[in-house]
Amino acid sequence: MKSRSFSILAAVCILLLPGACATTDTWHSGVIADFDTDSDGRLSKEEFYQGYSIQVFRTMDTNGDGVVEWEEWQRVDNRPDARRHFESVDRNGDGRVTLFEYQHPSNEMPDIHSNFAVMDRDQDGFLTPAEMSRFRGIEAFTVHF
Ligand SMILES: [Ca+2]
Ligand SMILES: [Ca+2]
Ligand SMILES: [Ca+2]
Repeated sequence: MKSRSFSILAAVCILLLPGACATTDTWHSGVIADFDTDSDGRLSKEEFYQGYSIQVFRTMDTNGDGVVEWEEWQRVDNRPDARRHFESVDRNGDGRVTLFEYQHPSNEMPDIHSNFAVMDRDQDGFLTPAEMSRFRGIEAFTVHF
């Protein structure tokens, strides 16, 4: 199957770590604080996926109205078939991508899973601050779906 992808590296970096994209030493603690919904100090794969996709979605939703319209989408997806990507994610075809549509399981984001596996060094299914601190964050924020 052909992989469709676009990169939103810069935008997410800014969102996660305002004003400090050049320094990656502290970004991981911010990510854990933002994504750790059960507050156990580590990230499950589900928390990572949820947090990650929400951050990406909010980054694309530049006017903050809770939906991503084509105008917003094309700012981060400049590939030739961007329109087709948009329409495939906009499942009900109303021209607006909701978070629910964006997180739909059919929008596979293999990068999230492979990045999680790489970051989870002891393979216990959770990311600890120590594991996050070893990770420099570049690959995690290239989204493929
Ligand atoms: Ca919007
Ligand atoms: Ca829609
Ligand atoms: Ca782990």
